[in-house]
Amino acid sequence: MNLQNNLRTATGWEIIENSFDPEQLVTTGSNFMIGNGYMGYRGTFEEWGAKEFVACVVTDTWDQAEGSRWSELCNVPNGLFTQLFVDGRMVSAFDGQISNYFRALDMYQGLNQRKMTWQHAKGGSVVLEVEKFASHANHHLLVMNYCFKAQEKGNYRLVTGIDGAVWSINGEHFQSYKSLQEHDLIGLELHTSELNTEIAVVEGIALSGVKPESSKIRKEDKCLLRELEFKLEAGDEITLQKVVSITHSNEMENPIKTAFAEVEEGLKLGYENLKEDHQDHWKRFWERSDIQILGNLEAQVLARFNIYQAYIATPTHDNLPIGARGLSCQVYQGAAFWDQETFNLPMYNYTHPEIAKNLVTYRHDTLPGAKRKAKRLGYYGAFYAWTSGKTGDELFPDYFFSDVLTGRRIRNHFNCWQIHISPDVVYGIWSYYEATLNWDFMLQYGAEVIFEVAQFLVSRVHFKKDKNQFELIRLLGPDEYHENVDNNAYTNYLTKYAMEKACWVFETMKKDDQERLSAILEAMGINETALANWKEIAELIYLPQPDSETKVIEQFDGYFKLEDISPAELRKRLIDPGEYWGWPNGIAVNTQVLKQADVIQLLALLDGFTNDVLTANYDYYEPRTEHGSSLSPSVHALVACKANHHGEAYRYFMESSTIDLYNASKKVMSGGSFLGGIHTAAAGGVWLIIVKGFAGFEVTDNGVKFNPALPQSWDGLEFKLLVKQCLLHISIAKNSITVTSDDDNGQNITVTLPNQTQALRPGESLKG
Ligand code: IFM
Repeated sequence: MNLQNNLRTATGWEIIENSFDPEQLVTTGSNFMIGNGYMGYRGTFEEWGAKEFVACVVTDTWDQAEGSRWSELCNVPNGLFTQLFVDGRMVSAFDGQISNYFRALDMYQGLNQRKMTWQHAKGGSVVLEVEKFASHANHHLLVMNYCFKAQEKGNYRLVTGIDGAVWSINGEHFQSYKSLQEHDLIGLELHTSELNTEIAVVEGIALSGVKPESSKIRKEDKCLLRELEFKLEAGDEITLQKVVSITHSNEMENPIKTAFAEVEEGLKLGYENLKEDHQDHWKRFWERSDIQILGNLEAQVLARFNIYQAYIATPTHDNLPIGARGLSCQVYQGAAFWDQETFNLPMYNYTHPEIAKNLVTYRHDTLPGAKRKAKRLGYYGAFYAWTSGKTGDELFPDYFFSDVLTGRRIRNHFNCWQIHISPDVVYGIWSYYEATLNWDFMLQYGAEVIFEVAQFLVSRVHFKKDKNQFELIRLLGPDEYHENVDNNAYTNYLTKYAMEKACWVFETMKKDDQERLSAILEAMGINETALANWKEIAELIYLPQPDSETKVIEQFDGYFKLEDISPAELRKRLIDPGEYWGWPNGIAVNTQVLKQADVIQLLALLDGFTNDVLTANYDYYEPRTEHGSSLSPSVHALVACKANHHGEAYRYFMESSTIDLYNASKKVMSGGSFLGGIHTAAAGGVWLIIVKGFAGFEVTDNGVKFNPALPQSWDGLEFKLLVKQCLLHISIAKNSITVTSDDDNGQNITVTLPNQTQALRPGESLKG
């Protein structure tokens, strides 16, 4: 089936490109990428370099390049670098005639493949076939099988090794490059400039086919390369297999030694065995995580593409953050935003709770950073970083955007006024607990985070005596075009939510585990009187209510008084298309035009709003939203589902799921900053739309509930969920739904469908 953007799919498990478009280098590099949450390797060609945005971004390597404005992950030397020359001419998609071209991403197996026949007018022709993967069996390994067949007699030269002349968006990260060789293996040992992190990239090869006439290793600037010369006849074939290990000192004691040992071991195992272990892993992943969409192959491939991208961005091997652009590039510093809890965590809560646990534990590990931030800004408790790396200290710079008209820097207050990040972390922890009932986690980690956030909020609210209410002033909500606002609805409601959860956890621990409760309070330097403050705030925090006539909730104090204009009309006021629309002088500041869902985000996250409130707010805010953020469409789809706007829900599903694959995000540059790469939150949002939106899945006190509304163009929908330790198989057809409790479940689970509720025993089904 043909898809947009020069793509097609055969089975819904792959994306295939049948012609090469040099204009799409940045997009295809992201879309065809491979990765394993430890590293992201862009889907570029082996012969390319920095100019074509080749990158291998490795998590947990945060460092600030000299002269750079912020710390980011390192893009490490490219160990898969390989160029082939025929009689001196490089086999390249840019020079020569390409036929039988095929580039694919096989999402079922996590493989990137390329085939093509290359012919040059001045002579030379080869058939090339390449396959590579970022191993899920050993996350340090990149593995490649590079095979070429001579079509004509000639002199062939392979240049392969480690290309250290890598691209970095904010300057050079490495202060030293040391070349090493052990037997037939070559390696680069690097040290970062700021933190002196040691990074090792070691490469080894296995050759089969015609023997090379000569072979040598040469060092060239930052590269360490092998040169192999062959004299070939038409029909001769050479296969080059490469195993690369990438290690660093933030993970282990002796990275270079480990990398050499792993490559040696990998070469012994051989390509096919390494691939088999990797495939097994993917098979197990999809076994639990696949969503089958029947009757619509395009929607099917979009769903899988987004799940694939969300997964390869997730560092499943450790408690580390999911970056807002995953590991597809260095944009947004490889760091977690609120995206992690609100967009990416839900999928793991209900499919792979062990991964979800890593993510929520990460927020516990980074409590010290969040406390430092609160203290620095004059508060107490935990004020989580807007942009959070390894330590949880704030990575977001004071100046992110600039005024493209004057070149002057803009002081954005994402890092100090966007306080909703802290209650969002509570939302994440609570949603993990609700899905898994893992009370041990709560006792060990979750409670402390929730209490520290509650304490932060105590220090952040203002009590208005005349109104007998708590208010939150000087905020920045999800809609980032309006900074310095008071009583942002999203933030105030989430504050109440966090306070209520803190009270519940406190009171439950008081009954069940007084000892642990006392230990946490003592370590925090507070006592049981804190509970009274939390209760008072939960009760008296001001919540902007739906207007009695229109039912619309005001986004923040005074919002309705701002100029009412559509995003399209407002856009005409731009002097330069790259202008930033927000604070302090952007075109949206004095208008009701929103960057991204704000009240809609609130309605998507929290339950309890009536249908007329859902509909009224959707109808009011949707036309005023510019969707300047990739987070916005999925949230609109979710609320459109809740409000029974089925056509709208599908339109936004398509928008969210195609942001990367069809290159539908026009926001590559904003306010002078490059924002490209994979939109990881939007990818997570696709799972949310399908499961929570179209299937209408909700957790209830004693089980689960489904209220499906299958998109018209789909014949069916099938997926699995793990809820409260019970595995459920969900199958939705045009006018029915069947929920089956897995045979191996250890207990009953109550399932509510539109017209009935039943406690399902293991192996039982309920059809509605
Ligand atoms: O967290 C988001 C924010 O809501 C909008 N700008 C981009 C951030 C990272 O995705």
